[in-house]
Amino acid sequence: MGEFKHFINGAFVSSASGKTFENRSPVDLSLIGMVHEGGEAEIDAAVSAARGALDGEWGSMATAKRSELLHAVAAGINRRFDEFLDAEIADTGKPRSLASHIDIPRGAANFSVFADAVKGEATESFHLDTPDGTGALNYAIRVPKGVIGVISPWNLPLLLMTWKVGPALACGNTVVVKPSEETPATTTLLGEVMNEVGIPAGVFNVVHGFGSNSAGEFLTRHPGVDAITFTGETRTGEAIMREAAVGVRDVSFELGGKNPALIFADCDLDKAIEGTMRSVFANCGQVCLGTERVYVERPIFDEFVARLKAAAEKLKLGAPDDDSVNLGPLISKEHQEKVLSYYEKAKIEGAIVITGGGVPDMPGEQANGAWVEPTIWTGLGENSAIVREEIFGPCCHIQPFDAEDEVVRLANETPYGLACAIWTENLSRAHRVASKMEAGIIWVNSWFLRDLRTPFGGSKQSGIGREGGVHSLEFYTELRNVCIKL
Ligand code: NAD
Ligand code: 6OD
Repeated sequence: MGEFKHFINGAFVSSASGKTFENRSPVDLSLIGMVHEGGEAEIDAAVSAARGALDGEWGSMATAKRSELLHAVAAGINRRFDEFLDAEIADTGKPRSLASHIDIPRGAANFSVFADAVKGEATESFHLDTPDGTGALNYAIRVPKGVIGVISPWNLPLLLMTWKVGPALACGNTVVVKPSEETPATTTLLGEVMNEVGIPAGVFNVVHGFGSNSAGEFLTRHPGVDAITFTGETRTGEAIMREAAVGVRDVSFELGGKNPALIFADCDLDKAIEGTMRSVFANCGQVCLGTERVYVERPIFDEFVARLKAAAEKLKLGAPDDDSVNLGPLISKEHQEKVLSYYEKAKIEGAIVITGGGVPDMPGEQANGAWVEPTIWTGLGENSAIVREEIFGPCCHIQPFDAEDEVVRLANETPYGLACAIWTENLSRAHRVASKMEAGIIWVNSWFLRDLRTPFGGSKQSGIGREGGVHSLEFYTELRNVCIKL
């Protein structure tokens, strides 16, 4: 059984309060470990350590050296790949095949990509004419923002935490991370890697705990935090923004979604079915970019529904180490309860249940776990909770449409604007519809495919700001304007 301590100023430490909480496997609710619960004292110590590191070796380190160290972090994750994999699987219950292809490799890539990106950092420079004829040179420099508070969720724990920590450190900041209370393991392990490769003490700090009135909120409230980057629910983002307003601190938010897929009759149906299966069911539907609303052009509606049902009924649920398994459990019993409450709501609202809608029979101790059936509904209207609210489970509602304008209106009729998938073989339609979608990322005949140098983020209530490539460098640095009279 593991013990997950805070990582502050390069050392693993217990909570001053002595408080801990349990970390249980969602597969069968077995106890994995005890997590130290941070409070104001730990946040204070972590922020001081992060501030101190800015004033030390890290603050004056050459970009090339920082970049080299971050490549070493990526290599350190890869060297201990199997430990990261085991830790992520234990916390989340996700299939080993998924975590070994997505979560852990991206955790390493998030360091190497930004270690390279920061070396190309550039700013503008102008020559000014002056009345005395000597002129002036006016240019901008980039400096780190300072201490960055990083608050991360549980669905892709290492991937989403390092997606913020990689660029923040590449730009010369220091960080205090508050990982999700559900998934403390890989963030803790990263502390070991930071020490192994020689990242100076205080540059990377971790405080475990909960959100409201706990380590998360204390971090956002701390006046020593210069900017906050957050991934999680929209309502949490609102709460963090209120705290960040005090002291006018900058924020970058990646929030919830209720993402549509638009399936046109001229699509390659085999590819659309395969892609929609992934976008609905990957990671048991716990992907912010996942599809929960599917709109299918009427001539292929019945065939699409029948084929998606057949594919969903072939999905195998089970424990992470079974190679034939496609889906793990949800993250927790609380989340299972939330998803099941939508399964109930769907029935009350009069949905036609195409498949699923309940709890699967699982063998032995797994019956205690947070399992739900992959579920497909049809027959609901636009005002249904199922069609409007983010569920974050392995489920979708499918609705027919007759015209392009109609489906664009339906797809955009949501307070969210994170992602969208369009399936069509008509190139003009692809461009036309993509330009009308109110979403941060629009996929055509694909899903989850993206170059990390491109802007990533959400429109409307799905986020504020963009990260990725130069967009991350912009958030994690501040520009200073220097004008030199010649
Ligand atoms: P959450 O908002 O409940 O929690 C995220 C983190 O915030 C956790 O570490 C939690 O402890 C902390 N937190 C909670 N309340 C807080 C508060 N008042 N102050 C400070 N910190 C607080 O989200 P979750 O349940 O962990 O993750 C699922 C949600 O995240 C879904 O809505 C999903 O769409 C969203 N998400 C979005 C993206 C994206 O890129 N847009 C990516 C992943 C997940
Ligand atoms: O791939 C990423 O960088 C990213 N932020 C993915 C978000 C997935 C949401 O669950």
